[in-house]
Amino acid sequence: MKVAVVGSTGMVGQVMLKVLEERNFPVTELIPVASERSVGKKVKYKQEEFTIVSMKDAIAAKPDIAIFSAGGSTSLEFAPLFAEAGTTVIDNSSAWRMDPTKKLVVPEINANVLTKEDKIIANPNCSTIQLVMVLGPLNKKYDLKRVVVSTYQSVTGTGKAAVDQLNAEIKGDDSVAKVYPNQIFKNALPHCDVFADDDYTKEEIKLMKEPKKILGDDTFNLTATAVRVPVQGGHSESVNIEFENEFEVDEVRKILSETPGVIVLDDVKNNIYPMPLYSEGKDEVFVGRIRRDLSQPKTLNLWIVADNLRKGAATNAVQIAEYLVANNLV
Ligand code: 11C
Repeated sequence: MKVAVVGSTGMVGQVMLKVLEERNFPVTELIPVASERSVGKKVKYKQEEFTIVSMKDAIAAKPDIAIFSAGGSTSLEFAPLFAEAGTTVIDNSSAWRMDPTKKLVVPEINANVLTKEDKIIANPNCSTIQLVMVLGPLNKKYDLKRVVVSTYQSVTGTGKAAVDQLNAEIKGDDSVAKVYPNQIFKNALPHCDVFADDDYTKEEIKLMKEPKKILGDDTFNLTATAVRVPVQGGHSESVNIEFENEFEVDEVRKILSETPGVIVLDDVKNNIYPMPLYSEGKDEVFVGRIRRDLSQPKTLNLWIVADNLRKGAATNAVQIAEYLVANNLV
């Protein structure tokens, strides 16, 4: 496969290169792409250096697959041009996710919706991916009625400048540009992405809309509060789930532990539960603190953690590419 990685110098782009390498994706030619100012610079892949090319040159090279992580406006402008050239685009931005003509895919949950005709495929938001990995199998068994999710999101979700802000604040260095309007060190900001007119943030809106599309089910209600915390290893989520049907907690644990890509870490007597510090660099979604909500029937509480740059972005995109190759869809 001729593979273009668009946004190859960014935080997610760098992890994409690493994940393609680690998973031994069948890359016959790698085409790294980045903004004009990076053209001619090098990126590393499998111990070799590859020269970054312009968008125009990458389209002309007609890659089989282009994995994009370069922001919404770049995707809106360039993904259709790659698609016209015959390339299948897997796009990590929010540009195409809710477009009814585009598929929004978490391979373990809904890869079966993909066809050869899908030339632009959307990769969901990071906090959505880890949530649906858990909601999907439980919806099948017990039928979701209402979900309340509160997130505790890593600064890596905002990008390198946010990691720089946190590290500068830790050192007491005031010279670094602030990407958050408030201090993040020693703090929690109930503010991920920008506020929309209804007083929800865009991150919360993504969390409320994307799971329904991925699960192919809009019969349940979902509400979200997204919070940025001074953490780097991954996003955490506290999730309250009301089902239409009764469940047993042990059966929930069994279903989740048998779900590919999910690891149950739930042994509170030994202080074992998922934590972002230990999800960093891992591809799985970790779930724990699985317990009945004692305040109302048919309701469960649990805690989900995943590396937002891996399963929340790069790994999920590469898994989509793997599915396309394995099923001759590209
Ligand atoms: C965050 N979830 O942590 C965001 C980052 O729509 O793909 C990814 C934004 C997106 O701030």
